[in-house]
Amino acid sequence: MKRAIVTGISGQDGSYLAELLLSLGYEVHGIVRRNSPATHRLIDHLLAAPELDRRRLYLHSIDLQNVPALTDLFASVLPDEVYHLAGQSHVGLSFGDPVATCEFTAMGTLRMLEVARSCKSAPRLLHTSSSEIFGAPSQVPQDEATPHNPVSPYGVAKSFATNMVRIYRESFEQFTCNAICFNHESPRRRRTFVTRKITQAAARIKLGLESKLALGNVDAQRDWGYAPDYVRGFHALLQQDEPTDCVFATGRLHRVRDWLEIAFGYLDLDWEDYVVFDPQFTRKADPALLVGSTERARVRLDWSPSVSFESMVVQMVEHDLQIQRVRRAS
Ligand code: G4F
Repeated sequence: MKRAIVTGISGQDGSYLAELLLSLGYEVHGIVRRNSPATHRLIDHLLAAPELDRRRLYLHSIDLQNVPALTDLFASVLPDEVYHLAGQSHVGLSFGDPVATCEFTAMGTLRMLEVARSCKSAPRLLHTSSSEIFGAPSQVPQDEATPHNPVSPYGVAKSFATNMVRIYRESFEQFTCNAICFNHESPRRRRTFVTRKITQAAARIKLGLESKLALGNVDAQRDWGYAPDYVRGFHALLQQDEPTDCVFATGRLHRVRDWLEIAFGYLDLDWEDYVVFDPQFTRKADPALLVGSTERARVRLDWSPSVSFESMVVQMVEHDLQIQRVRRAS
């Protein structure tokens, strides 16, 4: 039985990854924050799952700054694979607290690399990097060789972490990989991201629970994919014979207004009747033309996205409609 350690297991990607690894027969050890709530909504269903799965899923409350505790965990679990997904994931918030962002995202990754390197038998390690490392990119689309040019503290922190992962691979001969992820969404996305904010608001407006949606730049463009597809790619990347970095994306750009048109349109609403501009949701700098080339993922991993943009938006709207109906009824 393979053993995996997953940081950020209670988030969108972590919960899908835990499901995948358990379905493949792994023993999964999730690291959760000491101060985070006792319940972890997105993995509650796994913790309550039949006996076999429950005995293969363990949660450990460890602060990612606590190197001795991490070292002890690695020594007792002896993981085959480590998926480092945790980090401060809000680009907008990173402008408000660059120090915390770098501490958690940049230094947090470096500590994980060191802990893994100190193991007698070093595990394979995957770090979820981000398209934000490209910021104002010198080429479109971006691939694994595109120079980094971040425009946010978050992007700088991710660029540092991404380069460290490469250095541990090239100089310390560790099996370390970057999954360079473009935006990826699902019904498990947090509501602080524009996609879920839109699908939830559309559902609430349809049910008469809300009347307005305040947004920043609706012309912002991103390459938006479906989170479970990307998580499938994370696992495939660590199964390769040789470690490498890999872009996960769809290769297609959409605007925030496309989300509005599909989400509101699906509910027979005209988004322009409800959406108002609020400058607090704009960024000091926002990348343009971030769109990924997935040639390496296709060729080496036989990976491709399985869900279209339109069906992902509709799936999220339907999910939010269902949740809001239940809330309204209770
Ligand atoms: O949904 P977002 O906040 O995602 P963002 O900033 O692209 O970051 C996400 O994707 C990155 C790449 O994978 C990850 F590294 C990162 O951790 C995170 O998962 O914003 C998307 C776009 C931006 O251009 C933003 O300016 O939507 C624009 N936007 C417009 N109005 C808004 C809003 N974003 C948010 N969060 N809220 C708004 O009201």
